[in-house]
Amino acid sequence: MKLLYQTHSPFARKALVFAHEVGLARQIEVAHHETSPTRRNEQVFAENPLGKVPVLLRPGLPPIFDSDVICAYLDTQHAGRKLIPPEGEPRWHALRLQAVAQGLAESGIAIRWETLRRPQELRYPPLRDGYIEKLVASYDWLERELDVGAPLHVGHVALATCLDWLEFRELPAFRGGRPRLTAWFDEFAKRPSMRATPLSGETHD
Ligand SMILES: N[C@@H](CCC(=O)N[C@@H](CS)C(=O)NCC(=O)O)C(=O)O
Repeated sequence: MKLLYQTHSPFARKALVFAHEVGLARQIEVAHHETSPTRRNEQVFAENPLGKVPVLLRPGLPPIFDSDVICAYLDTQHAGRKLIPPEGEPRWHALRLQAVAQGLAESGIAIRWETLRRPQELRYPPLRDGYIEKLVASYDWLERELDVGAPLHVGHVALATCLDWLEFRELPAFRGGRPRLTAWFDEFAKRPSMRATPLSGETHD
């Protein structure tokens, strides 16, 4: 399999960390692609009409996107414990955490548009502030709700890769006053899957 990837994408890294955690990373060739809604990448558009990474290419089968779907697919391709719990409250708990992590990363990207990426005269500070509120409220929610003792699941992978990216991009910090979340993240960041997939590089718009 081949993963259309980006070394500075929280979503792409989530898919790759997931692959490491379920023991499939060695079966995946990683290909870096720069993407931006203002700079079309033809190779990515050829596989995903949204022009975004990650995309998983499978021999003889249609491409799979986005990161949620890639993780769900990879979870069907290994014989170990499933990282997406198959049923009951654990399933909804894991998927809900994944949803919060996805929203955090999307909010972080939106903040970057309103602070760096959009030309200065087109930035809209109230929108930036609205997205910052979402980050802060989610950090506080995570400090209360994160299932720090639960067995590893997809929500943990999504959250750790997203928090690392938020720090990498120097977006509003999650650490201050949130000792549970901070301790959990610092421990997760030591995992081989995280160490094998460091963030690097700049977005090109
Ligand atoms: N919901 C998607 C989001 C993917 C996404 O936004 N990827 C970014 C890189 S961080 C991208 O390729 N953006 C290009 C664009 O928006 O055109 C997922 O989870 O995979």
